[in-house]
Amino acid sequence: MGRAMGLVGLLLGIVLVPAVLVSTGLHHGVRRTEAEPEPSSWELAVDAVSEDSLWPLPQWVRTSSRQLQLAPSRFQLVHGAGSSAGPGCGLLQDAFRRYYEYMFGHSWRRVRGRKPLAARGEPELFQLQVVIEAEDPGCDTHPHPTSSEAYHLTVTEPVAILKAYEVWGALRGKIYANFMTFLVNESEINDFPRFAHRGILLDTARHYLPLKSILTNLDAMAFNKFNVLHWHIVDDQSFPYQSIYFPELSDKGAYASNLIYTPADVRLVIEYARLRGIRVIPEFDTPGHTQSWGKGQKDLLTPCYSGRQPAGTFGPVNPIWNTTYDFMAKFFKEISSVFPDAYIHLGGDEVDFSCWKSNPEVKEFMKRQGFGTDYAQLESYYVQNILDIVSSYNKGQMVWQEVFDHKAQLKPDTVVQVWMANNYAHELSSVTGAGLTAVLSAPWYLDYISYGQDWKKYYSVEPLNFLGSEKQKKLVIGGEACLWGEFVDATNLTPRLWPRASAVGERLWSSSNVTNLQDAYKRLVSHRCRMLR
Ligand code: CP6
Repeated sequence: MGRAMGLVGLLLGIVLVPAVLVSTGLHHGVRRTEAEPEPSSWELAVDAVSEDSLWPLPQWVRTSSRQLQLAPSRFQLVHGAGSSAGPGCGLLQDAFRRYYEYMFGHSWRRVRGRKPLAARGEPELFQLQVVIEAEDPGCDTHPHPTSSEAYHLTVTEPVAILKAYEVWGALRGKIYANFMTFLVNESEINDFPRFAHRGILLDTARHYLPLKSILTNLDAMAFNKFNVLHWHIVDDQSFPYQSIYFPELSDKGAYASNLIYTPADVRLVIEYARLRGIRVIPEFDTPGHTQSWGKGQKDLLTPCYSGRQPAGTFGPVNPIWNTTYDFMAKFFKEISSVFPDAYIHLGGDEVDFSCWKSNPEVKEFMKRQGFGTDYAQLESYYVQNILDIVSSYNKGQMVWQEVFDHKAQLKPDTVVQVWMANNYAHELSSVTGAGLTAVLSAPWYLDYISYGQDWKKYYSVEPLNFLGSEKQKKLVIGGEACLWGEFVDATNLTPRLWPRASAVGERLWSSSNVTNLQDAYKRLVSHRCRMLR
């Protein structure tokens, strides 16, 4: 880390030029001037924090060269005058505690021979006051697809003021308290997300992930302003979700009796995420990817045939029996009440038709329904039944792109997740052209590794670079970085995802004109060090 840049935590000190107006696209033209103090006058050496360290870059930043000092014994995070939130707001109280710890909890390295802070000339910053402007601050609510994450932060002597409409914006702004350590430049930030849906997919079925890994990842997500945990909780390989109505699913389908998520575990993940402004969207993927379901729920999967005989193997969920839908209705009723988010992800990807094709009863059903030999129609028939069930519980739905491709009738608020790498721009055109909402994942499969700095590839994606009207572009609500779990467990999850996922985080939060790779590299290096701390 550069010595000259690397000293002292500077909040918004992107530049040490007096009152430089930095609108994000122009930011990388501005450089430090000769006016900066000599390193010998600095007291604390904090290699990791440079003034070029904001990540993701805010929509609008202004910094001044005037520096304020912070004393851990005197500095406070408090509710500001006129805020609709007060000490009764558990979410903010918890955030105050967390951010004070981030700011001062680290054992910063002292450099011998530097003056103690008290002997320095800088004016002091005493407080960060948080002001929530909405009548209902939202302290006891869950974040929602349309929650406001905007905030406005001013740092001037003697108090910094963080204004936000709802608590979610205050959480986003407070991330920058991380950048305030012992010295901070007077500054102002006006910020809001470019996209409303900024997600990370974790897969807890290929390998079980201990609770601690999930929570650590939620912290990393918060540092990068991600707001959706897409929890791909079960799949072919295992069923770790402990169901209240159907405990046999995990009794028989989990890798082991202790490798499960109990109702208390699930509540903990949801609450830990909520306190960081992160939604938890569970995915219960059907009718494919369901081998593990079959272990604890008899007669749910389709028996595959070899010739006239059952082969003893099983395929996707059996779409032709009423018992299937009775089970799913009860199961998704539970899921709808366990997970508070407005959306449930219903999967629908990669359905292998070969087992359905082999089964004589399924063939007969196809004939009766007039589907001919088009098994995509059978898939759509199944999916539409599930969609109707889940809508009846007042939940919105996310689905993988095949559900759209195979022409299921979808409600206009269905979110289609585009994941296939080939021609994803065309898929975005089609999905939004049909008036549906899209989330992009195709360019962001972070389980896939290759030599070198592949973050640049993730960073350089422009999600709206497809043919379509302005109206269509508005239907792309964001994206998700996916970490499929075939080759990921607790030992490699964090280094596999971070800081590579940070590239996706900035793409989804910051302005579309924030594209300079050299500038991003410098900030990302600092951001990584900050995350390590
Ligand atoms: N698991 C599930 C997977 C994948 C999908 N669904 C997947 C497919 C191809 C690639 C990466 C991941 N592992 N349930 C597809 C959405 Cl390249």
